[in-house]
Order: sequence, then C-alpha cells, then structure tokens
Amino acid sequence: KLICPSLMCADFTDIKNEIKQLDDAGVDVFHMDVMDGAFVPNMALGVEDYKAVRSLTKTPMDVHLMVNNPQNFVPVFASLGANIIYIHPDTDPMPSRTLASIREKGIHPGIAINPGVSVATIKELLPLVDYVLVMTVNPGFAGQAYLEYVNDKIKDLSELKDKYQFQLMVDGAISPEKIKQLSEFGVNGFIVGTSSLFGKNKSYKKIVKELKEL
Ligand code: S6P
Ligand code: MG
Repeated sequence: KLICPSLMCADFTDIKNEIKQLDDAGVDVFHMDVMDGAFVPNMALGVEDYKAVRSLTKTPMDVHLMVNNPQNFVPVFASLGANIIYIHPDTDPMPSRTLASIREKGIHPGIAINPGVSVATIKELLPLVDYVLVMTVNPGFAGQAYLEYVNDKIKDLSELKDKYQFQLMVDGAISPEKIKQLSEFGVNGFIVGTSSLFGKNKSYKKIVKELKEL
C-alpha cells in the first residue's frame, strides 16, 4: 500500500522539517499538485517548490499536472527529477503522444481522471500508463468532501489493473476509513492530505504506521 502525502497541505514555512518528518515516517511518494488557475480555479505548487522539495529528499516524487495542455509542462518536470507524471488526458489534444514522451524519458506515465470522466473515454490509454489516479473530489482544493459516486468507477478500474498492469491510486478526501474501504476494492495507493495526515495532533510517523496497518 502506497502512502503519498500531498505536499500542498504541508507547512511550507517549515518545509525542510516537514520533509524530514515525512521521510522518517516512511512515506512512499511525495505528491506534488501543480495548478495553473485555468484547468482548475486555483494555483498551487510550481517549479521553484518542486526544486526545493527535490533537493531535500531522495524519495520518489510525482507531479499531478492540473493544467491545460499538460504536454507543455512535461519537459520541465522531467528535468527536475519527477518519477511519475500525471496528466489529465481530457485537456491534452494528444494524450497518447504525451504519455509516450514521458515513458521515453524513463519516467512513469500516469493519468488523472476527474469525477465526471468515465472509464470509456480513457480506456485506450490504459496500456500506456503505469499509474491511474482517480480523483474522488473535483480537483483544485484540499479539504473537500469525498464524492461517493466515484466508487463504481474505482471498482471498474480495479478489474482492469491486472490486464493493463497499472497501479490504482486515489486522490481527494482520503480518510483512514476510505483507505480501509478502498483497499478492499483493490486500490494500491492513497494521496493523503488534510483528511488523514496534516494538521493532526499526532506525529506523521504514528499516523503513517496506522494508515499502513489499516
Ligand atoms: C486536489 C489535489 C489533491 C489535494 C488532496 C488533499 O485538487 O489534487 O491532491 O491536495 O486532495 O487532501 P484532502 O484530504 O485535503 O482532500
Ligand atoms: Mg493531487
């Protein structure tokens, strides 16, 4: 089970210490939310944040590109050492080309699917990706409510993950209860933000241990 802290929820005034605590807690992948204020109505981490975090850890880092035309941003995050690049295929005119270009650089390609995007529209991309990130909130903000109707899609994708060989990930309002329930559906990895990890009166080490044991 992969536990992936969403760093947009971390305390950036103390980011060095945050990364150290999270690394000591044994997190698997740092989740980096990049927003352009156009694909989503908010802005989040950018290139300079990415560089800073990359310099502080050897742990794998993804980048979740919540931007229009994600193909334009693959080169910069590839050069900054991203290990997984997620695009939203519905805003890329040629997502299969972009995913192939990510793989050519030796980086794991991934797609992120919004709550309103169905499996039918992304099925052709499944053989091309190593990760599928199912959004369980509409992207743009931390602290939103989990959208229960996405559960059917998660179950459908879970049945396809062995055939196409991808890791099934979920992002948005992932609480400890959801980790337990979705693990039973076959989900492999969890993006954790305010619903389970950040802003609690407990050490990251203790929380991550508990989440792994669920
Ligand atoms: C949302 C973004 C997510 C959030 C995460 C925060 O647009 O892609 O990665 O950072 O959902 O977690 P929570 O528990 O506050 O929803
Ligand atoms: Mg995200």
